[in-house]
Amino acid sequence: MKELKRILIANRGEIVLRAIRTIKEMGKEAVVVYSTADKDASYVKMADMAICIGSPKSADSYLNIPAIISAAEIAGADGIFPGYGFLSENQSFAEICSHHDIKFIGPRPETMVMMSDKSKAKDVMKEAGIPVVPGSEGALKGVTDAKRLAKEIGYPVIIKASAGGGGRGMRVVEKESDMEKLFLAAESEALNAFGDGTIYMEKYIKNPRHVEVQIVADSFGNAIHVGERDCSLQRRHQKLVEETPAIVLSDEVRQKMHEAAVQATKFIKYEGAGTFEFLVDADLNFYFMEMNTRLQVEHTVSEMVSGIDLIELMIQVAEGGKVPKQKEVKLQGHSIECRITAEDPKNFIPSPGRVQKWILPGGKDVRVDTHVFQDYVVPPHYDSMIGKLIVYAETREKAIAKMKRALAEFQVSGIKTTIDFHKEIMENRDFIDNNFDTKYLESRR
Ligand code: MV4
Repeated sequence: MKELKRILIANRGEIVLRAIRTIKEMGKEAVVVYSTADKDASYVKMADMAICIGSPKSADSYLNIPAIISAAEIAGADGIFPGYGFLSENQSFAEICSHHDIKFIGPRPETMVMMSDKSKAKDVMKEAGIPVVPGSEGALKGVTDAKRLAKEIGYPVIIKASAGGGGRGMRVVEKESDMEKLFLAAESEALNAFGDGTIYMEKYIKNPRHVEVQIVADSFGNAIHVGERDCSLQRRHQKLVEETPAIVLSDEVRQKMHEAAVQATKFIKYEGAGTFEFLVDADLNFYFMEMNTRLQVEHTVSEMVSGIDLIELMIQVAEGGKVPKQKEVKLQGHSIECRITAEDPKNFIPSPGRVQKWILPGGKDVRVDTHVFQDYVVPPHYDSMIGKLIVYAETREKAIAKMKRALAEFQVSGIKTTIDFHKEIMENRDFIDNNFDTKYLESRR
């Protein structure tokens, strides 16, 4: 296929800077697009070309497909890197890119469609021989169907929106007398949020761990995994801390999970980078939950233990290149990421505004991915993540020690951040002992 020379980054924030770095290192040109709220972002000056695509509201700018395609045409971009969020999993955007002869750096639109329907995705994975959480075959037909199936599976069950993900339109149902109310609530929430009220059911796994496997595949049918990540530490379905390896797994289960992810990748003839999300129960049984067809925020920890630049590999694969052999992927050491958000560390209420002091940690194996600088104004219109602090060390214990040291160096004033929250976590006995699950923070706050 063909080499990409000029890549437009259809996103905002830290991932733009992250992508520019790789694009420049590859000897290519980087084009950024920005809303008027982001006109002072550092990467606007750093990029080879920058085009304003609209007003602060995402619908007018970062989700505005005609504006982004026009920008790509004007800039003469031959590829688009979508990042995460916004249009990264929008199948029609990917299709429109190809109609304009612009390479969408991501999977084929058909794969995105297939995986965006969570209940369909489960059916496909079952077919691929991957363990899935026991539950409904496809969608539920209504309350009566839900009650019948729940009796069969056994309470508690969880009902989820097929179009969902990330927890919206999701309800745990403890007993039959709660089903009608909760089913209707999930249905209307899903209809509201996604314009699709389709609901499916699963057996409810108590105190699960969330472990996901990073995969990358090329257009020749080759697929590799780049290890797994434990993302169990979440609050209201927002990940806070991610790490690799997931020390909850035994080597045997870990290998099985990696193999399952690669097998599934090949089964659906996936192209590009993606993630298989698994739930892991107390007995270390793992079940496929969802596939993310984009690069994820926490890809950085996988880069730290593998030495692979995942955006570089995504671009190479999009150009028609091949993924390395699995045995060439060496996973070594331990990496932890803390997501830094402009939020009050006590209640997670957003805290946009001008950053006064901004002193970053440094030193060996400390990485900060951020677009923020002193005097930068965090706009109120978008996600509150302002950066990621990532460390690497030989062992988990050393990585925690390094993270504590790095967090202590990280000094911010003018806005509230979650740095203090992360300091607490790194001192927390249950975190240190790896004795927590996905419900942990919900039960604590
Ligand atoms: C579950 C579950 C227990 N059993 N499914 C939350 C996000 C969404 N993607 C799926 N989620 C869950 N699905 C079954 N069958 C528990 C959760 C869950 C969760 C999962 C991963 C990480 C954090 C979580 C927090 C609450 C609930």
